[in-house]
Amino acid sequence: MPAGQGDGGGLLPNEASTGASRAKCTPSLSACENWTLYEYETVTSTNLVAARLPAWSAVRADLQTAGRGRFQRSWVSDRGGLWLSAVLPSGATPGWRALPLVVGLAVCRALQGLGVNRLRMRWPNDVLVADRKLAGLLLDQFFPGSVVAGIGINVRNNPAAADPALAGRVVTLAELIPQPPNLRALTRAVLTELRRVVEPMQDSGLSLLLPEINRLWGESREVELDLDGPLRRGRFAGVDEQGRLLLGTGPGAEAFFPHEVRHLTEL
Ligand code: BT5
Repeated sequence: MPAGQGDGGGLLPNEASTGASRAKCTPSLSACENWTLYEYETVTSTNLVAARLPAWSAVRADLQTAGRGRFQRSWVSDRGGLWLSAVLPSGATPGWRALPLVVGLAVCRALQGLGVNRLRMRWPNDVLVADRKLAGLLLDQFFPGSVVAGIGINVRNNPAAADPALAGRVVTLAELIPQPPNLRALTRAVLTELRRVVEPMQDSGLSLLLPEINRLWGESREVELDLDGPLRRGRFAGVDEQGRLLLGTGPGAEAFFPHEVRHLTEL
């Protein structure tokens, strides 16, 4: 992930200032599980607001007016969902390229801790229940030394009301568990798990976490990769220690970093 780019986000550093300057109100600031948490009512994108903050800062907003997905796709960020960005240290650690996967693992652990069953990840970092998307992640590197991990979780919101194309393709926590936590408690759970996975990774890379990550993909599937133009089909075979997708193609396997794959379609 070169500076100024993300796992498909690809923002330039000077865009980072616009999110903060467009944040509509003064944030409330608090300590949350060894993180400094900035909470806003409305921002463009929490990732942009978080861009200039130091590691172990986090930004949450009730609404995003320009929520972003990977490759400039948009992310519906209506009231009632968790829109959170966490600033992580990066660069000097053995497994930092695998950060997107590790963030996905932390989100899955937090959701499993709330009693969400049948959770699975779709590479690189969608969190699904059955085939419906519960959460999405977007990692941006605006400056060397840190990565902004954007986390969107549908909680009590209704994304399909904002974008009818999402009907039948999304799910919220409120549909999955009887009493979803409030956004403050969910923020705390996610940030706690995030710190718990990122800190050991700084010393030992991905190896200790890899088996758990590879279990979260669920059953092996035929997939088609859009490599920003060219298409490649094969059997998804998990990820390696560098966080690369392994695609079984006949006798061998090919490996791809998250930023090389524009889209993965399960066949
Ligand atoms: C993602 O991109 O899944 C990354 C989403 C990251 C959102 C967080 S919220 C906090 C932080 N601030 C931001 O601005 N972003 C991050 P991608 O894999 O490209 O998926 C985008 C696609 O998901 C869209 O094209 C829609 O099809 C679908 N989608 C949009 N909004 C959704 C929602 N609320 N729930 C489920 N799917 C959605």
